[in-house]
Amino acid sequence: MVKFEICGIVICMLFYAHQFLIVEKYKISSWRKNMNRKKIINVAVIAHVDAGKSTLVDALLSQSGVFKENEVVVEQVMDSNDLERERGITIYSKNCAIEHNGTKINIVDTPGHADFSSEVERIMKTVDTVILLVDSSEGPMPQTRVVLQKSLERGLNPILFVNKVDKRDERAEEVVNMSFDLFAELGATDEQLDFPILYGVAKHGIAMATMDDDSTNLEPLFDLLLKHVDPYPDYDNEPLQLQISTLGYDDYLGRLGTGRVTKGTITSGAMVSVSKRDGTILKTKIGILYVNEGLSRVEKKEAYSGDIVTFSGMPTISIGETICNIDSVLPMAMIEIERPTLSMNFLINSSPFVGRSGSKVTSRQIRTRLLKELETNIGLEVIELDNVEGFKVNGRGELHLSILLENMRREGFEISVSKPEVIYKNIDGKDYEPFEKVNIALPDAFAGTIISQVNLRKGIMQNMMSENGYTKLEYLVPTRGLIGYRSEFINSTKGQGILDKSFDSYQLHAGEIVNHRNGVFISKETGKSMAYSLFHLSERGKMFIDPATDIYEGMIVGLNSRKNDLVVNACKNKQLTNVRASGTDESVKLLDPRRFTLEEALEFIADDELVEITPDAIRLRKKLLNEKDRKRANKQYAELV
Ligand SMILES: Nc1nc2c(ncn2[C@@H]2O[C@H](COP(=O)(O)OP(=O)(O)OP(=O)(O)O)[C@@H](O)[C@H]2O)c(=O)[nH]1
Ligand SMILES: [Mg+2]
Repeated sequence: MVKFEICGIVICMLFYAHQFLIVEKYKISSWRKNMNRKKIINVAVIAHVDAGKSTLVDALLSQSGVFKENEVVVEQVMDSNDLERERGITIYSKNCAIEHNGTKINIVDTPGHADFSSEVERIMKTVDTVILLVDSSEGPMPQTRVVLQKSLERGLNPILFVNKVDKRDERAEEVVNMSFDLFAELGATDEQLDFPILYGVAKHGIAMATMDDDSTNLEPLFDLLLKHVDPYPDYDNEPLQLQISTLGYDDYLGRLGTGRVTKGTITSGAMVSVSKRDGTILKTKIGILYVNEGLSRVEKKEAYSGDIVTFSGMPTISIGETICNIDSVLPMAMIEIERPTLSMNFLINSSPFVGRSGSKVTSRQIRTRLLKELETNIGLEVIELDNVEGFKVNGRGELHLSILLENMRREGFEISVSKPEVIYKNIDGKDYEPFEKVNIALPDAFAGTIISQVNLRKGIMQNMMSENGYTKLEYLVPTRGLIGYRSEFINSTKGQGILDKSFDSYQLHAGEIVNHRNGVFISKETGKSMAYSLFHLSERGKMFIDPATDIYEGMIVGLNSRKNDLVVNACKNKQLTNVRASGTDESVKLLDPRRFTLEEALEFIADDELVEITPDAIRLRKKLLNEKDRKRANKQYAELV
């Protein structure tokens, strides 16, 4: 009997000990988790092009001790891509993370160019606040308006950072008032209108609460961030919800998805359900999981609600899709992908110089490359053309498409590209076309000329102001009318005007816009250009080539000062005679030719012309290289019309 009692007591003790261990184990694991689970806030830096976003992110990184002592850090370290460094602009948004007083701050550096607005909009879905940078002398610009509007619509409470207050012409207080007016105009709530303001010099890593603050670092910005934004709530125990906001690609891992863990926790290698764009549910597995620490991506076993993560393992993952627990599928509202507005034909290079510098020239190679681009480039569309070897590529703007071309060119591709065309929409039997909001600032003396030029391009004036000898104009202009206008604008304002544009809306077709470009000089011969003939031709126009340049029949070598195209011989040399006429030989002094960047070339060409893009050259050419073929085609066209 006693034996039984002792046994019972021992069993009870063992049971309680077991229970105690389970509870303690749970306590330890949640304590461990809490140790791992830092307070997190997510911030995006948004602004117009060149306001200093990447410079500010640089400074935030360096002042949070991310860089090692003595580490040589390049300027705008976030602009890590070759093209970005070369152009000094951000093309791809990038994430980094810093830590301040025990809080992890995920920062997203966004691109400022209008072609990437939809990417910035998607990023807004993953952040808790935005730092809106405005230049202390320029004030709010068209793209400031676009990105601010999107952040207000998302219900975020922005922080205004008036940057570049070291500029001589700063007018920070006025810029704050202008920004306030913009907030109000865009329908900000009372809380949003009560935005905190900082003044700063991102270049020197300084943020100030007032203009006469003697701060020498970004401490006021760090403090404000922690005060202004509540850390992301702990939703770790809820079912997983993670919406994909950005796609990436890694040569080894394949497609990568990035997004914020809205709820729950995500574990590498775990089985999950993906709510796809087409409404289906895909059961699949998370591959490798990364979070940002400083500038690097660090592999993690698990990540918690609030953090921004990147993961591999899903080759078909796409923007807007939600990753959920395997058995509780809770899709988030799908993200609309903005439709492309501009289209170009990417054709195989059919010039006589094909293959001279590039190694990838076939349509199969171009197709494979474009398909790879579709993996990550949102808003890009590729359609195979019927009658010619090539593809119609639709994108969100000239920069969006020209960056793709520039990247392909560096990879060894040769391509011919047609003039960019806007993409029309047909609604209820009526044609609609894209319009851009255009802001122009220029000395008063040029205002008359520019107003008449923009009017001819069917621009609709929205606002006009003149102050201190400068005129500011605001227009709505059909995108079609602006293609090719920039160089004319620069010439007409003698380089003293600023023209800024960003996509506004689709509006009813504005009617015919007459092309104002002059005719071109077309080479009659294939050979080497001669200084002697270029000199004589330059009396009748502006040349595009240097002497001793390889040219071919049908290539465009200059701009005629008249409206008509002219077939010219640029390879002709001076007749040599045996008799030397001392003193009568004219010394040939040539003006510098006009050199085109890729975008300038694309803007310049007419419907019957192409830009030939190779790794070492950008050439302009007629689609039909032979003069007789062109004449025949023109005749057929005239008969048709
Ligand atoms: N004077 C002055 N220049 C600055 C300041 N901050 C940045 N800049 C300069 O402004 C230029 C643009 O800076 P970025 O940081 O590349 O601008 P961004 O906003 O990232 O530009 P995008 O990514 O192309 O939209 C660079 O030449 C910077 O050196 C500042 O506080 N004062
Ligand atoms: Mg940048």
